Amino acid sequence: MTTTHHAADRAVGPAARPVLRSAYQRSVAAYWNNEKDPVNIRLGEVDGLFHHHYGIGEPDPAMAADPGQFDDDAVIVEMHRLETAQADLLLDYLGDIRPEDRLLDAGSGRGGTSFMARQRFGARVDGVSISETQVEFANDQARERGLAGEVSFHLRNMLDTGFPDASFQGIWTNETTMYVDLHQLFGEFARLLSYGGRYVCITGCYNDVSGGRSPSVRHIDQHYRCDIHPRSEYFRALTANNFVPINVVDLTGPTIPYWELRSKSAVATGIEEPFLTAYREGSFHYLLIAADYIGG
Ligand code: GPP
Ligand code: MG
Repeated sequence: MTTTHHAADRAVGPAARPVLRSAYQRSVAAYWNNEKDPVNIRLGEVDGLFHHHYGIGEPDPAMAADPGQFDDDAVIVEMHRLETAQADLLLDYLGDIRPEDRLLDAGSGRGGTSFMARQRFGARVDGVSISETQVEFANDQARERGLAGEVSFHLRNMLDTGFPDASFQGIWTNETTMYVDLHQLFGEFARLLSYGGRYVCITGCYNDVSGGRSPSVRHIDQHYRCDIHPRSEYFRALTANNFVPINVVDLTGPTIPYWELRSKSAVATGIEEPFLTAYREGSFHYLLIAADYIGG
């Protein structure tokens, strides 16, 4: 691998601390700066919404039964539809967001969920990412859509965003919490949300009930350089930071058809079997958590 020096290595965030604070964070940034996988780019090219999360819901039944009889492009369109459905579901749980509210996408990737939120609520959206290439990509998208200033992406660390206290009505993380310490993260979100503000998380977490990290969960960690948390850790860290859950939705069943279709698609990456094994054996869940902030 060639070593590229990205701005994030030098960039200074709020309070004059660097955006990247550890060798681990530098390796995560390097992974996402170099990522150009067709499973994400070709799906994004379907309609210009580039996602970095998985899908939910039922694929077309004929395609699910035998994807081989469909064009690669048709399968890609269907996978993209399921990924967009996932982001739509996340936004359903944000509650009543008014155009004058501000929203934060923590770990905003190439911006897909942020643009959907803007379209749905008309609110200003800020996204943060430690990947310089993702921030640039997403800001280019905002300019192309004529939304620069309304939807803005920042090269910042979601553990220390630098935004003012109580400045957001809604925050979400769409498959990003496995890269950070949850107590630090929810501490920052508690600072950023106004009283009664809503946080929505979609995540993969491992099952405390069945013991520790299964081999498939370890495989997923290695693939994405992440550190998947146990289910319990989410609720401990939320409670400790004055967040009160209002919805917990197990999306494990609804995401399995996406992974089955993806495993037979032209853009499979090899991580499909570990996901399917982990979900089917019950060692791993795909979870949505919505919680309200009741701190001062
Ligand atoms: C992002 O999706 C995936 C992660 C941040 C990995 C961890 C997620 C879990 C639920 C454990 P992506 O769309 O970039 O992944 P892929 O390239 O595999 O489609
Ligand atoms: Mg993807």
